[in-house]
Amino acid sequence: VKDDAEEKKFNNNTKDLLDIMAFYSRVSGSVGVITLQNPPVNALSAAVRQGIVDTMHRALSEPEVKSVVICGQNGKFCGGADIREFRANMRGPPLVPMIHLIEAAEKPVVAAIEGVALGGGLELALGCHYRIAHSKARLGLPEVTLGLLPGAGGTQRLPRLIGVPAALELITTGRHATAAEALQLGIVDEVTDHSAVDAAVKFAQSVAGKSLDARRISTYPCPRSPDLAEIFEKAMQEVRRSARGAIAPVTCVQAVHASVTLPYAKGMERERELFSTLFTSGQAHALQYYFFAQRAVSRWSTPSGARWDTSKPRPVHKAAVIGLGTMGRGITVSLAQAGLSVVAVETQEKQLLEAKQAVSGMLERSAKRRGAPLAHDKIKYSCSIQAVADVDLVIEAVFEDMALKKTIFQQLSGICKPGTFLCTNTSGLDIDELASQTQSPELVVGMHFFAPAHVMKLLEVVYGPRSSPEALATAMEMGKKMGKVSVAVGNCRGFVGNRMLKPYLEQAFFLLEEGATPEQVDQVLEEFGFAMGVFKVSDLSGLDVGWKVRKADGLVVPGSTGKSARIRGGSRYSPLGDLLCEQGRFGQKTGRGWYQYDKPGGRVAKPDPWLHGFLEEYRARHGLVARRIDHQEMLERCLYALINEGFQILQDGIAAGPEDIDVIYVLGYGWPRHRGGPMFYAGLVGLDKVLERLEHYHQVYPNVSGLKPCSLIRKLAASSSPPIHRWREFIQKPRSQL
Ligand code: 3H9
Repeated sequence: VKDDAEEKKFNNNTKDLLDIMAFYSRVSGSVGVITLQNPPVNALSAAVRQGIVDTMHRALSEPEVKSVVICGQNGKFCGGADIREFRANMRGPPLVPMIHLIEAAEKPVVAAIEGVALGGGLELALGCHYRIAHSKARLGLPEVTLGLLPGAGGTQRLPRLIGVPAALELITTGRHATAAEALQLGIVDEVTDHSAVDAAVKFAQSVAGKSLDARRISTYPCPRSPDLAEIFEKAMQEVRRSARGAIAPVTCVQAVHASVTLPYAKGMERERELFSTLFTSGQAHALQYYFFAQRAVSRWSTPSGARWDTSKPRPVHKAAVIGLGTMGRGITVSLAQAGLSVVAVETQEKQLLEAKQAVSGMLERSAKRRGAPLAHDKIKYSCSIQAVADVDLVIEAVFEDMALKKTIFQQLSGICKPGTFLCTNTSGLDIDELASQTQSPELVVGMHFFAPAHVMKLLEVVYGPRSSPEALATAMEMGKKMGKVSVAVGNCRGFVGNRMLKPYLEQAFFLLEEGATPEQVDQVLEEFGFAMGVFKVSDLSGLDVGWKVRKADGLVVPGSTGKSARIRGGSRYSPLGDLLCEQGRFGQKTGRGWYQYDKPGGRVAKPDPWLHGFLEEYRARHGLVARRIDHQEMLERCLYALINEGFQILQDGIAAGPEDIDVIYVLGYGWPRHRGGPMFYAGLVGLDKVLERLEHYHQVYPNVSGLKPCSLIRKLAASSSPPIHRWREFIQKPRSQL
């Protein structure tokens, strides 16, 4: 490796002058090596682009240099365009001409792909004449997940290289391909288990001086087949079906279409036009906000001042799961797949055996589908709770029953070795009440998993007033190890997700009382982008779940009539859900709920004439006159009630920032990702507009507390609605009890 004084001078000079972030060196005398240097993922910032342009010119001008290798520092080729620059003024040389410069070079340029080649990173590699990848590298064009399309030639070069169907699939899903798949598709020329840079240098020497005529992808004709029209039609149908209103997937198909119908230069123009439309769209803004929000939640903080960077997690090698129902099984699978030794406990022999078989099946299926480790040998099954004596962390996952959970926590406190963290999987019970059953309440935290627990990405980690920062940090770290996005939330009824669901559900019930049908409400929510409307979700998760909670809260008063039937504690209440449960209509599991199904356990929801009749009768009994409710009102009342609760949660210090709420709603509650999350959406609509609508609805329905605008939204709107990243400044820090 040659790194002579002149090169050092060049690198130092340019670095001083322009803060250039591409390092140039000459290897084996004749190979110019350009190393992108922009940690952590070598994103193509203005300085990196400038660096590439300068070093390319240098490599091309040096007569000793016969070929060029482009690689990335620290084993990462390139994570694409620098997303942080998108909302700022774009400076520096644009990507497209930079890639053209590389492709047009008369010396062979080889991309050495280690780690990742994503988005603009892969587009840069496609501009090179050859690509060598490390076997662990991942390649893809994930722009669609940021509300964009590959805008540096990706939509024009990839189909020319690998054909339309494969390119369409990669571009519209944004998925990452493995190096082996990339080799099979023809994206890369060679895969190595050793250093891709060394392999690329060797390769570059071997192709020095050879003709590059057949190596410039932009000059390839796009492979054609007689069924191309059909392929595009099908792709369009598929993206329209699955996009739930997202515009980027549809636009990606249009851009790839241009690669077939237009010559390369015209295709690039079309790509640029389509890219520009997406670039300024609200959806792209929302998706890019969400990208950073998902990463920001790991930098948690609590009102007491505990923080991610000052609280150290304790290592956990062995964990236990108590209760092997649906949730316990999923948690066991997740822990074992994360490489932990797991003790799985179920008190009855028969249930234990059933659970063991189910867990084995789940492990096998996820190994087959997602390449997850089989991990059978990581799990020990036991009928005795004593088996958890030596574990580092326990996750209790029995029924949502406080008395039962309390008994278990008392037992655990006596059995476990000192220092064992005791976690409860609950969707809303008081963590502190459980902690008070133990000798070390500081070791107790909540872990609210979402079903199916081995698949769903979200984990609410709930700290009680006495949970130690170490316990919280350990639970957050555990979630990460299990492949979850963990969000730290405070202890209150329903935590963040379920607490916000309450006023949303309440509005949906009230809309039925006032004249809507479940189908109409669901349609409005699904058109907005939710995976499923509120009533379909309710049928899926079981109406009896909420009924049980309402009964425990003393809200269910069977047979009550007159005005009191629809009032609880001075507030409007709808007993509709209770009445359905009294009829044994628990949703999908009983074949009847807000919809009808062909059989118990059936999945296809059909409108139910019985339910429509029941609603009419109910309205008549309570003197309610059905009216036609427009879409806007349905949407506003459901969403704004939910958003209002979100502001209340911020005000109460239960979530540290709007990003936490948004990540919870997108990952756990089907909120459409291209709308950023409920809090981002409120900002996009305009806080003053949301406030004005809440005020209006609260005036119409004064006895619905969920519609009374909370003081934080008032404060923000009165302060000219600052951008979402500044909201934290307006949240009064609640006094901590930690
Ligand atoms: C594009 O290329 C457009 C072009 O087609 C056309 C333009 C004209 N920029 O995820 P991690 C940050 S669009 C800026 O935790 P991992 C990230 O925020 C781009 N920053 O690590 C985080 O920061 P922090 C297409 C970026 O190892 C840190 O790096 N490319 C970028 O789990 C570590 O990230 C993509 O969509 C970026 N491009 O995963 C790829 N990428 O520590 C997006 C990351 O402050 N990136 N950061 O929170 C990824 O998918 C993952 O980050 C990656 C690494 C797989 C690379």
